[in-house]
Amino acid sequence: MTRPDLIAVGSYFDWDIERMEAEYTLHSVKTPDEIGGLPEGVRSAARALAFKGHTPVNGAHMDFLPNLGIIANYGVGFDAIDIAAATERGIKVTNTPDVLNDDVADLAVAMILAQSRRIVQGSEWVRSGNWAGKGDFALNRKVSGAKAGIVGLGRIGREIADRLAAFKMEIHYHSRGEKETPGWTFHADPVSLAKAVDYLVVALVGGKETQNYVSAEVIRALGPNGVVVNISRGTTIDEAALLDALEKGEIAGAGLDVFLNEPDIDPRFLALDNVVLQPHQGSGTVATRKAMGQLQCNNIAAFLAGRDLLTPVN
Ligand code: 8YV
Repeated sequence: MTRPDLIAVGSYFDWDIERMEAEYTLHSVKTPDEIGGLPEGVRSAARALAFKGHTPVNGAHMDFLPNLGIIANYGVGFDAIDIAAATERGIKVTNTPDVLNDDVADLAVAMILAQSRRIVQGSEWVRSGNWAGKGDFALNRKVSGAKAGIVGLGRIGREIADRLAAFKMEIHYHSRGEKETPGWTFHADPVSLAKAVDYLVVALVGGKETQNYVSAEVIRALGPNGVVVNISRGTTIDEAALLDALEKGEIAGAGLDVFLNEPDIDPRFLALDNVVLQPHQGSGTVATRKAMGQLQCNNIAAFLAGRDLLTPVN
């Protein structure tokens, strides 16, 4: 029996390639723009596409694949894929939720701790010989017992809030509606949330609806003791306003795993000492990336076998 064709867009790990090659005739390209360059026979035979990355996938890319039925995204966030264009063409889109919640939440907490306890600078103090040469490291900021505000109390936001509650923090949140969260305080608007807290953790979905959701006004409301943490998408924060506020000391600092124009981020970030910068690695552990690849493949297998999709988004 001939194996189904699968188009894989993006850079995959060897274990993903092996898994895909075991089941499918694999056609790999690095970016969506290369789809049109695949042989016509491959493009018309392919019913499934595995997508990994953040480069936009639009209707024109989909039109190169007349029999495409599924785009299986590697990642929980599917803002790179034009969902309306997929739906119009009868193409199902899936993502990889839940398997990465713990890792992303862990990194949010790590950035709060690293920013406030100056972990990176402390390490440098030891390595540079300053500890022995100059003496004790400067005192820094207590985390436990502070007030945390989560913007977007979805699956990842809740994991972050649960972890911060274990740090004896008072938990506040803003989301589309109030949730069943005894002991946590709901804020109907993000400015009110920012005013009430020390740490503002952004856990929104990406995409047009949340662009600049954390606006200049929200950032200002956080005030000079406030720290912004973002593990969602660079687009969810007004990045220019954030940089201005950080440079002027209008807020205390930030912990950022996501940016506009990754990986060529705004160089103004690099000059700031009050910011912890991470290379979009929230889900970047071996265990979680393997689970994401597996879920992506399970969705493809379900589609091709005519079964219900595990994690559909449209
Ligand atoms: C990426 C992510 O998918 O899940 C998401 O939404 O942003 C990440 O886990 C990962 O960087 C691979 O592109």
